Amino acid sequence: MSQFFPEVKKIRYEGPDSKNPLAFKYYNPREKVGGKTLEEHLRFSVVFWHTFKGGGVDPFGTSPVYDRPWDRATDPMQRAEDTLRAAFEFITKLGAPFYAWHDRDIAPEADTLRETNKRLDQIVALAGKLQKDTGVKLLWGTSNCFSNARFTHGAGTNPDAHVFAYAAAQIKKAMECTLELKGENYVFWGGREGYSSLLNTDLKHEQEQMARLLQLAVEHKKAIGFKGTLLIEPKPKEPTKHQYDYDAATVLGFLRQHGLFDEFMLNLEANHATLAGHTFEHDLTVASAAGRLGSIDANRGDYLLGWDTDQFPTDLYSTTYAMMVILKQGGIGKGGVNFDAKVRRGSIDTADLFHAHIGGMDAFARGLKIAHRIQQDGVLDGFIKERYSSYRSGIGKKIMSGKTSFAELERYILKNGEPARHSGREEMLENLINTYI
Ligand code: XUL
Ligand code: CO
Repeated sequence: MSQFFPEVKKIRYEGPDSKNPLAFKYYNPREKVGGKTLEEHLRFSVVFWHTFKGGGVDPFGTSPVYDRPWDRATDPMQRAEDTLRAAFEFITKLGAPFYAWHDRDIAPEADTLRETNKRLDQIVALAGKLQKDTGVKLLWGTSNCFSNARFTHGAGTNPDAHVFAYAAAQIKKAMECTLELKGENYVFWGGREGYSSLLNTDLKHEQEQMARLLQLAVEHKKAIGFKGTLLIEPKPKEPTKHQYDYDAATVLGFLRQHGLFDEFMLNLEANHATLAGHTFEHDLTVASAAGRLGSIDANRGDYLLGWDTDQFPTDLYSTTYAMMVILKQGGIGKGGVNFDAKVRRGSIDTADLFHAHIGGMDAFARGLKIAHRIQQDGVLDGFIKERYSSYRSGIGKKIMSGKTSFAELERYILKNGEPARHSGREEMLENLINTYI
């Protein structure tokens, strides 16, 4: 099967002392942490679009700079098959249990929807066979309703109902392909579901359109018997100036407003959170507090660049904080750690794809182990518990149980006077985290 990456053998765990760059130093899939193996905790997933379809393009260089051996055939369907085979070879050698795709990543679009769907069927059949042969599973499928020119003014939020219908037809098929491949989730990322100018936009109407699209997806999910989770992936901007799925809090409010709260979970991406002006752990915490954190897209941005750079995650603070939120809610469930990340434009070798994923997997394995130790020792949890202890008795208990009034609280202050002041101990806690890292 070694066709596209003949120079790379199966990536193995060799431990922290290994000097082999093509080996895991921290990700030992079978090692147990808190009763579960690392593989079960982290549920790593490789994305089809950046890893196998990415060309190293950026806003100032839109032609591909990589020369991939699976992308050379002249026939587009041959290229699609080669790419799929390369993907399964890569994922198997890496030892990631999952992958994820957009419909248009795996099969190229044809002139009509009917013809495009036929191509998808052909590729899905091959993907099913390769999944069976290798044991690699589909974490999620999704529909690319943002690249084609027809979606220039949005998909579900397009001012033209004809385009809405096209998006719906495309999503219908992508959901069916996801079901066929036993995908565990289905993702909605609102690529162009936003606006560029309010001068030509009926914002309220567009948001209602979006809710209709999601409602139709819920109905279709039930109609075809798809048991996976529907996930929404927030992003504040890019490609549109303002996207309606801005961040976790915005999406949660949107779902509540439109009666969709119980039907969707959130797939949160690190660099989308930072583009929204949040830390990754902020958005994770917001979703988790609402019981809606379903999966993560693992990557990072660059402090010095303003766009969605989708770099591989290597920052141990970020992976630790992320895993602290995930462990606290008892795991990522049917979701996973999906590397929605791409190698840099200058990283032109296929070996770079391995280095990038190995680094990301090791960074998350370390984050998991560190977060687990922090949780086991209970120091942080203990500190936070103590910080809110005044709400567990006396006037605090009355506040939280709805058994007081402004009048009573006024009497309380008139009688008890100024509150004592307490330090938040931020520096001490930061130092504490460093002792674990
Ligand atoms: C874009 C992005 C997408 C989604 C799936 O920023 O993250 O790749 O993950 O459409
Ligand atoms: Co993403």
